[in-house]
Amino acid sequence: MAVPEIPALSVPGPPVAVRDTASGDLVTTDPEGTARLYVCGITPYDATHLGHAATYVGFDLLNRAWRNAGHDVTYVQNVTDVDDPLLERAAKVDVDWVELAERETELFRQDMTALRVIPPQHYIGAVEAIPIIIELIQRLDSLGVLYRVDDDLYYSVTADPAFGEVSGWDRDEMLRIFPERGGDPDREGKKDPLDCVVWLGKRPGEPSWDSPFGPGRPGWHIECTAIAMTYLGAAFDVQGGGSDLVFPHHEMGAGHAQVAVPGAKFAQAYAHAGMVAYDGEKMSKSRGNLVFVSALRHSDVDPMAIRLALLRHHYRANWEWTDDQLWTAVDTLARWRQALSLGAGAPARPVVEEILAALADDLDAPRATAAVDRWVAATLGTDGLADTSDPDAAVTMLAALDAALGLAV
Ligand code: 5CA
Ligand code: ZN
Repeated sequence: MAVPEIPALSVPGPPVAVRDTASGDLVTTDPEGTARLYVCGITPYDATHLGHAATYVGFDLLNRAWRNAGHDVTYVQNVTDVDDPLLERAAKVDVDWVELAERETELFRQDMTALRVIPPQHYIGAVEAIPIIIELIQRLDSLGVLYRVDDDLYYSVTADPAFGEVSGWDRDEMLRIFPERGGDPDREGKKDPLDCVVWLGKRPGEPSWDSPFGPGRPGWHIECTAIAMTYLGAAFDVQGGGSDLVFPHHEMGAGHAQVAVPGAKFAQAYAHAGMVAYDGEKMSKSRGNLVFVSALRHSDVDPMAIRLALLRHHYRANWEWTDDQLWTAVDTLARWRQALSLGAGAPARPVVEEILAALADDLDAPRATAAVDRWVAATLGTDGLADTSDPDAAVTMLAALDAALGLAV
């Protein structure tokens, strides 16, 4: 993925806090030099929709806030390039699953580039990660926390004393949601209905890889754990993803890691983006109520307008996309550009400070963009006399919009 140029700001950003799902607290991240971020990547069986885009733009704000606070950032993301939904879609449309995954992953990268999302340094597919996944399974196996059901290998959730602490859910809620998100509570032979698969024995007609546990393919949760542990270490700063990943995905992932390396807390904070809906329901590939980033781009919509429309919502909020939000963002960008073309404008430094403070406070993009609106109104004189007292205002604002909000205006 192309890395966008990120201007250095003369105003330093404050330390960055995010809301931690596990504790419910606003946690000030405390990276030792390099901040380490893992965000769960796509399952590439369809194009990037605005829900995905909102989640990745949300965590891009964290990446940028850390950089503006003076940290280097190591950002890791997976691609779930072998999994049930991908194989099912490939079979349904009669395309080779590898080809489908490669095509959709490439489209995702182009969408992210257009939206100026800073790419991860390590972008790792499940398939290429199979050797490190097998290693982690072997480690768990040597600790006696795995067992076999037919050809499949399961992980005992009770092995981690902290099981349940990521989501904070009780067992009833876990049992209710588990089957909706890939779990199989009713499988005969399981010790606990919530136990999850780490290695799936070979199924007829499905791809498989050799392993010490027999031919098969990795389970979903262990995929992300192995990739995060390999590229970030057993403990890192923030694990991110949409709120649909809180349970079981992030709960199980943390369990695997904390059992493999006792005493380490997997992520210091778990941050979750809200769900974007469309036509009254969560935008999802399985429901098909989608607005694709690539479709908007191909109809000549300015990607910066898409990004601005997403930034008008707090990353943790659940919200519904409507097309008028895009047209509003197009108009707003035009006004911003008009103000920025003047060169001089209302004093910019306090606005930059406000933008950085808002983003350091749980990535509050709506507050940051509202500060820009006020600067634009003061500069254009919409609410009275035009203020052009800062001769360098546009240059200062352009750098901050780009560095902090990822908006190349
Ligand atoms: N491959 C797994 C994660 S390891 C996966 O969930 N893939 S995905 O393609 O289904 O979703 C990719 C990311 O977008 C995840 O972080 C997911 O939580 C997020 N996401 C999916 N649907 C929405 C939505 N409607 N609104 C916001 N975020 C969403
Ligand atoms: Zn994941």
